[in-house]
Amino acid sequence: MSRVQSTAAVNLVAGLGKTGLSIARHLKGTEADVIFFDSRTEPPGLDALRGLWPDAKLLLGSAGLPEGVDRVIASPGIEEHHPLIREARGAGIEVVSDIELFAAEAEAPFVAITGTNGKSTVTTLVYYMCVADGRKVLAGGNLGEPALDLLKAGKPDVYVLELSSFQLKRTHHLPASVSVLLNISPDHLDWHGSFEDYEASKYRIFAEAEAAVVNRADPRAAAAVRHVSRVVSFGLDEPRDGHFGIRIDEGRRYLAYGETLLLAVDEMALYGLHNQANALSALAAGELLGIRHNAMLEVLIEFPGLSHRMQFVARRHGVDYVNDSKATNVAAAVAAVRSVENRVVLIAGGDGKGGNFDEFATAIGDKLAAAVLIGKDADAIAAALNGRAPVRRAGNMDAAVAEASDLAESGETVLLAPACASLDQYANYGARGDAFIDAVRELPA
Ligand code: UMA
Ligand code: ADP
Repeated sequence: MSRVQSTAAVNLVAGLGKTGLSIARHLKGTEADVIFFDSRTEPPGLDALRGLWPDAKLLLGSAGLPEGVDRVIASPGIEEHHPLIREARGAGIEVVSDIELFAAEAEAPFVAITGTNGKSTVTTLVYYMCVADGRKVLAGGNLGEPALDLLKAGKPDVYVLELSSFQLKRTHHLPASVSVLLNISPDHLDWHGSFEDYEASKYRIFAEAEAAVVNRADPRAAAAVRHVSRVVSFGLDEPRDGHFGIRIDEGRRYLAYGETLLLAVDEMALYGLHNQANALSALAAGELLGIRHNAMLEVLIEFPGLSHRMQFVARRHGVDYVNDSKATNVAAAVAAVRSVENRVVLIAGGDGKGGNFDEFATAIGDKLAAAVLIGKDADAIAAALNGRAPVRRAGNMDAAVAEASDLAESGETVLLAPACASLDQYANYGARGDAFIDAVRELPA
């Protein structure tokens, strides 16, 4: 069935970034009739596409839907309200993601992981847990390597995929061996148009799942997995038999499986309450995959986390500098601020994507010594923080770090947790985090 789908009469591949190129590599050599579109006149993948497919039909800049298109295979960066997507939907033309093609062709079982925050961390944990258990495993999707490229790397025992709401919105068949939903809070509202659409996209991950991992703090999860026969839950409360949670024994906090204490949280390399939740969800996914507990615990003892997530940069004059540039929405930045024991001088701001900064200010106000604001939505955050903490503005990261170091007193932490996307000032969150690290390293010792 899948191969018939891949060669549907006329495909419009929308977007020529990493995903668009992976779709091109996937369709090249099939009989599919393909038109490539990108709203940019010089999209990043253009040269590579010309190398791969010299006579590819191209449509660049603003364009309407060409006649005769049967299916749009859309890159995640193209929003639902993009005219071309609206036109396709209006005409009843199928709009699918690269993940739809992956799921139709994958010959090994796959784990699908989504959530507003923690996806990359959990995907990487599950990947290392599989490795520690001696399995052949490939990981990708929103994590970085497009899912379709994984199909070219030889058949593994299992794939581990990080999936975004953008990808899930356009994925209709996803028979995952294990589907994981970590958490849901408002994000990407500009892309989806409403929280309801964002939330519905996330819950799609369970539609055809063979087994599911759910967060006990999510009141809607139980209903969303009623049709799934094997469900393991995780949460920061005490777990029932067969589920994962936290138990306190003689004053020490442990990751626990039912009544069994697995690992003291102070033995984990990852830091913060939110990472305890991430570890528990990875254990639950590993349990459903049949991975040995010892192999999983070894990973939790050793894995220090990914770059730009609560990354310790330096201590200067008694002040810690921590880079959490990946906190690109309100919930992530709240988790970051709350996971620091010290009072915080926060560097925040950027493109707020419609996030609720009043909620942000209420959730972190008591932890803030001060805030330094950057980027497009600095004014909105300043208005929300009004009266809760001293606020300064900075035009760039060097200035922000200089202001923060001026404000911070010994025993406090300067934390970059922007609660916003970086794209108004940087190529991506990594470039923003690197700018922070460079600026901190320039501070006088
Ligand atoms: N764009 C245009 N016009 C177009 C097509 C894209 O302007 O016609 C813009 C988009 O608005 C976006 C950028 O180009 O700003 C990239 O979009 P894309 O869909 O071409 O992106 P890819 O290079 O294919 O990368 C995508 C994911 N990007 C997005 O979802 C925006 C990558 O996730 C993912 O790693 C990659 O596929 C492989 O699967 C990045 C991301 O930011 C890390 N994801 C979001 C997040 O994690 O919050 C969901
Ligand atoms: P994602 O891939 O979903 O963006 P990451 O693992 O990259 O998730 O983490 C991104 C940021 O989200 C982290 O830097 C941290 O601020 C925050 N975060 C991570 N895990 C959680 C969680 N379980 N709950 C809330 N916030 C989290």
